[in-house]
Amino acid sequence: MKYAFKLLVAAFAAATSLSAQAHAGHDHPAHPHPGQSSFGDAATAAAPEGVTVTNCWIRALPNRLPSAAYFTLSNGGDRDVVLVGAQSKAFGKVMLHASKTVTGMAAMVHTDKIEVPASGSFEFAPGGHHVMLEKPTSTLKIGETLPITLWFEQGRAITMDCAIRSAAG
Ligand SMILES: [Cu+2]
Repeated sequence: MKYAFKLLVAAFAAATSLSAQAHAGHDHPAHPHPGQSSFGDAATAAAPEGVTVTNCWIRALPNRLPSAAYFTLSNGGDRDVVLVGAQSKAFGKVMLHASKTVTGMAAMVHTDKIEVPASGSFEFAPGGHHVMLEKPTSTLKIGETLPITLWFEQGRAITMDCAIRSAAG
């Protein structure tokens, strides 16, 4: 029993470090993500009841390096909600990410869903969860805003304007 557990742990560690490595280059075609087209039409999707997003900002990095968006997700409703993805017409690739330390090194891992309990909130912040923004369709301009849509279970969506700030914040 103990041996089997150790094996499991080893397998998990290997898988985690593999995905972390693949992630370092931010280009992993062998690892398919749910395509943005799998979401519905953000313009007509209703917001999940009682859910609001505040203080969204994008940390812009120079030279077309991947940028990240941060915000606070508040669930004032009486049901748990589950965030399942994000999209933006301003970026070719948008993903939910978490930052983790894998064998002593900072790494980012893809996150499929984030649950926000009723009357709860969830913080997307530097060093933690973020929306990864890759392949910008135009140069990011500090001070301007870009829309990002958050997708929740049951086809619900919230589109927010996010202020572009410099890497220093
Ligand atoms: Cu990331």
